[in-house]
Amino acid sequence: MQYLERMKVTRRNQNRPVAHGLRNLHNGATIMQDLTDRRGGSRSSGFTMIELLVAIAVIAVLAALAIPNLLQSKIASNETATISSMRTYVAAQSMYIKTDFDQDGRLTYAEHFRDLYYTLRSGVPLGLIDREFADAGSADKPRGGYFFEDLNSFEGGSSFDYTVEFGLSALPAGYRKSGINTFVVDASGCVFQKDRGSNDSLGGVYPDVFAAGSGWIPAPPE
Ligand SMILES: [Ca+2]
Repeated sequence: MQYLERMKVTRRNQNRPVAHGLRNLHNGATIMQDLTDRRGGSRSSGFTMIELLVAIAVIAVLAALAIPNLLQSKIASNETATISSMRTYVAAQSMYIKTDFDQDGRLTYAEHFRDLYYTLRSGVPLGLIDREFADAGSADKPRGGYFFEDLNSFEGGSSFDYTVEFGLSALPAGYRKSGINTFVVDASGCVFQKDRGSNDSLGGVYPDVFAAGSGWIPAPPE
């Protein structure tokens, strides 16, 4: 009798871990399901919104830091390219004066800088400067953030003798947006620069360059 009782108890105990395990297994699955549900649920609402807002805030901060730097480096590269164009122009003029293109018996500089490209030799454009540069001046459109103008265009063309002299100016198309300095160059080959503020008139610029205390300084070398 006691033996039988013991057998029953043993069997009950043997069954218990199995049943217990199954119950745990079932609970585990339920817990996992709960976790999945909860995570899935929150991902489609609050948590994703917070992530988005944080991402937007981070991007806004980075943009606020980067945009002024981008603008500054854009201005710096425009100015460097413009100074280089002014020097190219001087080199082109010094080539141009070696040939009497219009066969009038006089060696002269090109009166307009577009002539440095468009003057024909044997029916072919000279191309002493590139066409885009030549077009920029005549079409009154900026190139690399700068308007280029012949000296005679803004000085009335009366006070200079272009058989011995030439000049070119470059004015920022957008002050503090595409450039800061105004540049001028003449036959001396020295490019001068000055921050003239938002003044977009070139009147009186050239005589001002060599006036004492006018604030014009030589542009940095390449
Ligand atoms: Ca000539």
